[in-house]
Amino acid sequence: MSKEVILIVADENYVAHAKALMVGCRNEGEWDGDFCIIMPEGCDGSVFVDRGVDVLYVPDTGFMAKFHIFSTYFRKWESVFYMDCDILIQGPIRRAFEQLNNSGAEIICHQEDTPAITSWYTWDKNHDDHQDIYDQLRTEFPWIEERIWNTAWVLFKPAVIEDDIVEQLRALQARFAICNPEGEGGTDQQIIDILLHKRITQVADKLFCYWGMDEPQGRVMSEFRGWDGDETPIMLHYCRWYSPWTKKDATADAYIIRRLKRVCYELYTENLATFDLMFPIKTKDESCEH
Ligand SMILES: [Mn+2]
Repeated sequence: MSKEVILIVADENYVAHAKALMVGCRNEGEWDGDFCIIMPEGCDGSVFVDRGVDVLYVPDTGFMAKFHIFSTYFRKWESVFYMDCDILIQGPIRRAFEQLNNSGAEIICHQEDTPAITSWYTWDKNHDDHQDIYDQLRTEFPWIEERIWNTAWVLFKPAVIEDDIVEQLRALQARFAICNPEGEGGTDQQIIDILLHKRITQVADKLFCYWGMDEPQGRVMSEFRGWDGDETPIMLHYCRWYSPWTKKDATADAYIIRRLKRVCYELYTENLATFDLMFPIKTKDESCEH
């Protein structure tokens, strides 16, 4: 067992994406430490368990399953790196854990360019009718006017996360569900942001970011983002619209991961096809190791 773990959330529709990402972490990310998968109860995680990978089954589905990344279960590791499935790895993952350890931060994420309230309004088509609820949100969580934390990556120390954070996140979603509707653009991100906003630190050195920011025209000095313009991100978020498993036309955005000079979809399919070789099924004795 390593001190650090890479954590992925997947329901059955995302099993293949999680497998491809695990191979990416090993191959492009040079990661030889632990993985753990969160799955909604009722999903079959045997493909991971058979390979000695922990699966934590949780009583929530959809984006609420992601609230469980803050479960006390993860205290068996010193550091946790949650990552979305719709990303590609292009550099050594240890750099992220080094940053967490050297900075002393509790939680590290990448901050978006727009205020949180903009995200809420974008997904809540009826936000004009919900102004009384937004007044409550603004009063209780005034940082909703600040730039939202992107939760495609959450790098953190589980020891500093209180026992009841998952319950607090579930309760907040229950309270504000009308403005953060599941299946209609609601996301874990809005809820995690209002609860933990002030405890999160910006990732340095553009270590992880939206893919467009690592395109040649996006590698620019930006005081606003705190970037020099010569950073080398170790992983890129494609978002579901540009996901690596989407086969794109050669003229489309996010067709190539430029630093690797690889077609995103080809890298994804190659990684997926390598999973069985890279993560062989363990015998009973081996899987009892930890
Ligand atoms: Mn994503």
